[in-house]
Order: sequence, then structure tokens, then C-alpha cells
Amino acid sequence: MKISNSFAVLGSLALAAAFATNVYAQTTMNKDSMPGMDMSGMKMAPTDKGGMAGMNMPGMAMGTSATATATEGEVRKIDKENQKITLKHGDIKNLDMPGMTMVFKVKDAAMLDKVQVGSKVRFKAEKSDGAIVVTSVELAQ
Ligand SMILES: [Cu+2]
Repeated sequence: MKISNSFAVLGSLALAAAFATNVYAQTTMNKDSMPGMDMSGMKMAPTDKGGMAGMNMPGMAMGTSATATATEGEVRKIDKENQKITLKHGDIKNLDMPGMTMVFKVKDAAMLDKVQVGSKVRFKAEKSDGAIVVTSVELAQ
């Protein structure tokens, strides 16, 4: 019991360190394109197994800026030929869109290589020329 507790603490510390590094990288690299720092990428998936209670830092709250924030989703269909992906997604705050299942165009077909049908993902979607385009997608952990 004592050992596993230590592990949980170590894990939290490691994650906190990673978190700090991530924020640093984003603020230095994306100063212009990401006002208000997008930390949503660090939000833990609900499926995470225990030990994450200590990760509830205030800074990890969802961003409120109009910049695209990461949205949780699940891949339902992948259409590489047409550069499209069907996602069952949660609320997309920057687009004022409630959760639903829909088809998105992806900015880059290569983005589709890292996901599979059934993958839980975090993605960003933005309006571009009247269409909604997924600009980034990563596997949720
Ligand atoms: Cu939608």
C-alpha cells in the first residue's frame, strides 16, 4: 500500500512536470496563435485509472477563449480517400456546437494515419471557408 502510494505521487509529479513543460513550449512557440494558452490538451481522459485526483489543478480548467480548444471524440469512420473522418464528439466550444456524430474534413490526410475506428481522440476543429475542418487530432490517453 505504501509503495503504491509513492508511485501515485511520483506519477503525479512526473505529469506535473510534463504539464509545465508543455505549457512552456506552447507559450513560447504559439504566443501569437494561441492567446490565453491552450492547456486543454492536458486534460485527462475519464477512463484514466485512479491516482489522478491530485491532478485537479486550477490551471487545467478548460480554456474560455475563442481559439479552438481540444474536444473529446471517438472515431466512427475514416475516409482517407476523401480526407474525411466521422467523429462522435463532445461540445465544440469554439464552434458553439453541441455533442453529436458528424463528418469532418481533415486539414491533412496524414492525420488519419494515427487513428483507427474506435480510437478515443482529442481534436481541434475550426471553421475555414464555411466548412468545419479538423486541424489536429491526437489519441486520448
Ligand atoms: Cu458536430
